[in-house]
Amino acid sequence: PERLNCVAELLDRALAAGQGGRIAIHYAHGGADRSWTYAHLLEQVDRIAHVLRGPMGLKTGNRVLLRGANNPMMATAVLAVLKAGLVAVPTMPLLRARELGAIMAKAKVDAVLCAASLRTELEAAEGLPAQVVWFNAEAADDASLEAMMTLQPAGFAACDTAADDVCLISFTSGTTGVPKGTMHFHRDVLAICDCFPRSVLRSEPGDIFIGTPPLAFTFGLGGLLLFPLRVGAATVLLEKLTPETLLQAIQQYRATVCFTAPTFYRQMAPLAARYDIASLKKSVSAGEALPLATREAWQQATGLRMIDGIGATEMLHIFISAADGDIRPGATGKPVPGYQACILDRDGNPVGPGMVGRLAVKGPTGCRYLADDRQRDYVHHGWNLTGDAYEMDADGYFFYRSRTDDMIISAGYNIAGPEVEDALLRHPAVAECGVVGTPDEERGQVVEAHVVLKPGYDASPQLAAELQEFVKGQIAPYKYPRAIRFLAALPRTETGKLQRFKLRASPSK
Ligand code: 3UK
Repeated sequence: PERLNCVAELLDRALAAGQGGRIAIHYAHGGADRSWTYAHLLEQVDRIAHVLRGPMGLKTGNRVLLRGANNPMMATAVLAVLKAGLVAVPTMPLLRARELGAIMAKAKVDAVLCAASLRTELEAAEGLPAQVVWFNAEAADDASLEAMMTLQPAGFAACDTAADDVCLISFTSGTTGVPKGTMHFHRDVLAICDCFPRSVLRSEPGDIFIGTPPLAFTFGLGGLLLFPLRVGAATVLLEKLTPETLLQAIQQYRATVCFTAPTFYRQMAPLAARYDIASLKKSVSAGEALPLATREAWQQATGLRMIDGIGATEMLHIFISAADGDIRPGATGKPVPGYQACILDRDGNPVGPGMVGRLAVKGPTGCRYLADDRQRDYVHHGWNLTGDAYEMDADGYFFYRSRTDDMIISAGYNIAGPEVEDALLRHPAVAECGVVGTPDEERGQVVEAHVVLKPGYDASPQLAAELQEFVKGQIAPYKYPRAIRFLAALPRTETGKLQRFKLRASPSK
């Protein structure tokens, strides 16, 4: 349809279908389990929508910055902004004042809804709009969002928006440091709900979704809010999860679908036996390449075949993946039904099977950068270049190699860091690792591994030499890391991505 409000489709429709009494959100408050039904969620969404259009005086198309961890009020605020015909600009909870100032200026925000716990950093940012309303405050406050909500009526008719009106501006997590804004339409929100969760996950009303990605990251927004709402399922929204508490929560809430990053699965695997997580049916890994060693560790610990999926903020959600009956180890999978993908050479011509090239994708969602010249370089005739080096096999499975900019070229050989990382992860001493190329006069670049050891192992030249020999026994010897550095932790973004540029920039030994 030409006119479409995505929240009307997601929520009002669920109520009209008689789902008002079902649980929409599970959460924890003061150590106790709480939940909201669909009817309660809709009522809260409507009250916030009234606050936005009434006392806050916002008009269709105005942009609202949203800040909050994964909890019911944050979820409700996002849905209310969309339902009120405004544009949501969710931001990652850990962002600092300078980054927030840059985002507010770039996205030209008209108002802010912010969790009280994130107040200090927001107030230190430049260019704060006049309208800032706080929620989730510890103490009662007449100016809080909750206080304003109680003065508003319950029903709100969704604002009449076009299917291709922008409803969401999402910023990339910036593995290279500079966040870029991407714009998404009302129809895009529904499109992602009808692609990956339907064809790959085959989600059902009885599902209980759980996981770590923030709602401010489109991986989390889709997986922990939009997908469950689309099928009338429940979501578990929890803050500050660790591998241990996530396992505990899967057990406690009988979760059936888990969304998190590869490193979390790797850390959960050795602990899984301590919990009863038999309810879990699907474990989705995204955000970073899934090392085969991690897939195997998780499968051995739980019996579950992991579902790897590559998504991007530009594309809103996952566009290449494989259902658990169709997994080819080492491959991300095939284009999710609705999407097309191909591999291009430097000049933009398709390359054949077995050749590494630049991944291009096209589908119902796609790239519109905000005030950014990436549009010209990364979008061609509706195809999006993701910045990833990929390879396709003769059967059409797509294999991730590295970020295009991260391919290591050493003495004429192309070496993909993640392949060396996968080899290192198989060694019993290695907890985590990141492999990058560093400048070298003779070879152009050399392979350098940054290694975090498991408890009980100590860094030593002997161990470094042992790791080098170990890698040579796993993959072609020319790929072995000529330099090994031991670190206490790897630099990661809030979305769990390794910041390779920081490893490359770190002072040399
Ligand atoms: C990398 C992967 C290999 C890849 C995202 C699911 O990660 C998401 O979005 P971002 O914009 O980053 C996109 C880039 O991350 N990547 C993501 N998943 C994989 N690389 N295997 C994977 N499975 O470089 C991609 O270009 O932060 C993930 C859903 C929504 C998302 N926004």
